[in-house]
Amino acid sequence: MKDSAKSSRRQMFRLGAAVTGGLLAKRELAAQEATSKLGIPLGPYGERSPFEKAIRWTRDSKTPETGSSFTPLADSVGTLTPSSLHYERHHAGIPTIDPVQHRLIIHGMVERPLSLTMAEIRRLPSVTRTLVLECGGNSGSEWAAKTGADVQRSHGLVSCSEWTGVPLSLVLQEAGVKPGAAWVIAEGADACRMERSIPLAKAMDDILLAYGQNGEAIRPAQGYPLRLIIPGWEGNTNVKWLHSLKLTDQAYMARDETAKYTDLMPNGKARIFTYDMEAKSVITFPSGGQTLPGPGVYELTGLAWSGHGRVERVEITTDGGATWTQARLQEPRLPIAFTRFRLPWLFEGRDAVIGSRAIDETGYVQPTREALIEVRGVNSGYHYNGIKLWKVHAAGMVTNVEV
Ligand SMILES: Nc1nc2c(c(=O)[nH]1)N[C@H]1C(S)=C(S)[C@@H](COP(=O)(O)O)O[C@H]1N2
Ligand SMILES: [Mo]
Repeated sequence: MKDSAKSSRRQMFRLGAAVTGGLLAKRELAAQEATSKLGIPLGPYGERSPFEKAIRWTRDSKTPETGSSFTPLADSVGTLTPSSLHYERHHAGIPTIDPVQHRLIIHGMVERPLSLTMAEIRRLPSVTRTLVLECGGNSGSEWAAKTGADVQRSHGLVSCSEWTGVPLSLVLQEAGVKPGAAWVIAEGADACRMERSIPLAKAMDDILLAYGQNGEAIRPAQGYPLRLIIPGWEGNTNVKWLHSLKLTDQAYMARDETAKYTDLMPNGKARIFTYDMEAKSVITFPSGGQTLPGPGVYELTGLAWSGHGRVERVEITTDGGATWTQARLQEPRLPIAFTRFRLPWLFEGRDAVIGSRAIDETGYVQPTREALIEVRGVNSGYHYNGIKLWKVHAAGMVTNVEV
């Protein structure tokens, strides 16, 4: 047996010892059976147990239509986000769209302008992919060192769903892209008509016109009945309530690609069209706001993802970054999807600073906060992917590390 296998066996034994306190007495089992009675009747659409309390946290806003709600990452298990807990980001509220009335128009520099109904779109050959969606502003507060109190607030603008839709390239081929066209301007049907410019090369590559999420129609908050899903790109480009695609020879320089979603660098110049979301990870247990009941063996766990493909490795520190140990990764590791990592850890009842770093299939290593700031400065609120450290206090409380 390899050394690592032996030591993880030993760890498992200790974990076993930790749960013996919970062994069921025969007496209790009998009592439970005696009280069992007929349950409630079945229903047409599922609900979770009333004992489950995980909810999205919503940042206070004077205009609640322009808000964000955050996925409770600490309460999530596995790698998929239930649609009911997918983060939300709206600039002008959630429009109510009748799918029978809805049209997707494809116009501009095309041979055959199209107006497609949802029924026509659903008849086209479809694909299904499990993909992360992350707001470019996720963990933006970490730039300012005033770090979020818990993992939901610091990292909750990211979720992972199974999306179903039609390859955008198929519809563009059908419309016939004219020579000279280089951009696709996507526009939403919400009140702000949110727009983004997408280079034609990406549009012909892997973008989806998505109508399905986790096995059913996309939720209204996620863009019902149709949205763009752009693998690996910042959430903002994934235009919801999609109703227009215009082929042009130039970018539009829309609000959300000029005034917003640009990265102001230390030299005063702004990076623009920074679509890619780079490798990132965060420990979700133990994480800020939680308390460990006492010393003993715990399973550290969290989520890693990369806009550039598969997560190759996740390393964990429990000594503030001095040493790193490789975590176990949940298979299958899908490209641009949540990858769950796990590592047994002995909490000795002494202060410890824990953190994770993801390495993706391109060899890219998630940077420390310091290394990131060295290059990008602190003027930008977007594209923060620095290593997140949590402090586990001797008494068991978990908080942020004051940087
Ligand atoms: N039409 C439209 N599309 C939109 C938005 C919007 O407000 N209107 N918000 C964008 C932003 S900033 C993000 S991060 C994602 C959020 O998608 P979600 O609400 O499904 O999580 O959608 C993007 N697409
Ligand atoms: Mo966003």
